[in-house]
Amino acid sequence: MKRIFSGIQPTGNLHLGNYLGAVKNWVKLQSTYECIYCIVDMHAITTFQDPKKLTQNIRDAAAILIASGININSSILFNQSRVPMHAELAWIFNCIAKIGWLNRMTQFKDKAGKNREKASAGLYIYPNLMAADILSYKATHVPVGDDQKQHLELTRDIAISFNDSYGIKYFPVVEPLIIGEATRVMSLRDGSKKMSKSDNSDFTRINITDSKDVIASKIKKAKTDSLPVPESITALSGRLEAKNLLGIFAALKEVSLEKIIKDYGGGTFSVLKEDLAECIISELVPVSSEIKNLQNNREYLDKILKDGATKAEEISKPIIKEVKEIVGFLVA
Ligand code: AQP
Repeated sequence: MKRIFSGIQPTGNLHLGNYLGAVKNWVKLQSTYECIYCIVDMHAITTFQDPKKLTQNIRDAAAILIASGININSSILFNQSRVPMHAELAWIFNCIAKIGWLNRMTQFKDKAGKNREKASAGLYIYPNLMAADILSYKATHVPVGDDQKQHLELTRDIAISFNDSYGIKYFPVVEPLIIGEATRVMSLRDGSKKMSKSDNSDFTRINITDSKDVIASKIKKAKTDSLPVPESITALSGRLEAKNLLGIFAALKEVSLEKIIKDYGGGTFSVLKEDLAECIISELVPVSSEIKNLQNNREYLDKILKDGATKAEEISKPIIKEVKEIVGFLVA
């Protein structure tokens, strides 16, 4: 059976990077896989979150996912902390993963920065919890943006190491699904930095809930260079901002990068930007208005997450029971 698991952190405004790197693909994959989608609130608190804002962000993330097309009748949608199996399996994986493996994780280095000694232990062992999220359901495929590739490698290493240590082929070795032409959407202000919720400047990103005018203005002000739009894939080399805008356009239109280059190469950035802004607006503005409707219905959102957690627990409970037996815990 092909089962998908993927998660998103409720740490603020979801942006076009989250949308193209994850959400849009999650929606498409629903027709071919059994899908479990999770709002990973336990990951969110690896850096401090204001409690009231966190609660709000969990509901907002649910609204965004449903408005974007997650079908709550065919897929499971829930918030992580409601299903205790994630934390239980994460502990077992803390005892499987090696410190050397975690030391290589670039996201920890980026997020902890120079203040490594003051970073939470949770931030350091975050990838073990991510492995537990996925393997609590024995998921086989994980759609993610390119930035999560290394964490998924670690999930694979943990699964293999668990299976080897206990001499049983129990966990599947998961396959990442990194799909489309915008697997790493970059900042609109600096083509070498990932578009991110935590960037101080709102002009670095398009939030899914941005208004038409805000989207148009952010794209108009997006950094480019003084040359015409590149005319070939090889001409993209060293032109990070141009590559980013073209990649976003291709992903939204669901065409190849070559096709967008063919249509806009050699032209001016102002024409490209105008058409791109229109394309983003026509994709995101309808989602935005549906998000507002859903946000007015808090009970509905809460019920969806609660029901989703019940369904998720039904799948993970017997798996974690088996894992405990494999490890030798007394469960009877
Ligand atoms: N810039 C991006 N381009 C493509 N995909 C991206 N994703 C995140 N940023 C980009 C993908 O979105 C999914 C959920 O990510 P997340 O919100 O859980 O975590 P994140 O990667 O930490 O996102 P941010 O925006 O960078 O958050 P902060 O600023 O809080 O650290 C994942 O599949 C991810 O690949």
